[in-house]
Amino acid sequence: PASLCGTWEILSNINLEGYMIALGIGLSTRKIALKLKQRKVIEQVRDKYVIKTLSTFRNYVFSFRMDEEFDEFTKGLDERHCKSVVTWEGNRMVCIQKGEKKNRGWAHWIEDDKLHLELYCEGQTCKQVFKRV
Ligand code: RET
Repeated sequence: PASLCGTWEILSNINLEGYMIALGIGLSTRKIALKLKQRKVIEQVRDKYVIKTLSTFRNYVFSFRMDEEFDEFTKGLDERHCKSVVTWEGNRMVCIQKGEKKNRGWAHWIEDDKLHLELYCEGQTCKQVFKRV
């Protein structure tokens, strides 16, 4: 599959609000988050990935190895601990985030040279599309 690595700039962001409410993120943070121009930086060294979600307000950075469960702390987001695991499902990089929130995870894939990201939690799905910078 096409590499997800590189620097990406957000083009569209559908239902971030519903996703943030599902995570229990407070109103003031939600208001700021909705206005942000997010960037995504995805780096890979051998089997180790780093994914950075960058904005002028706050960054969220995490790293993992494919197929290996890791402890994720969603610092600056909903501040929860998850047991997370990332795998390839065909051309999709998918993550399951086990923790207090049910049915939580995300999937990344490339389509038409764009990076697609679906974030979901407890029945709410946020859909984001990024273009290469
Ligand atoms: C920002 C700003 C502070 C408030 C919120 C944010 C949302 C971050 C999200 C990050 C998801 C990252 C994932 C990457 C996977 O590749 C922009 C940090 C709520 C939703 C899952």
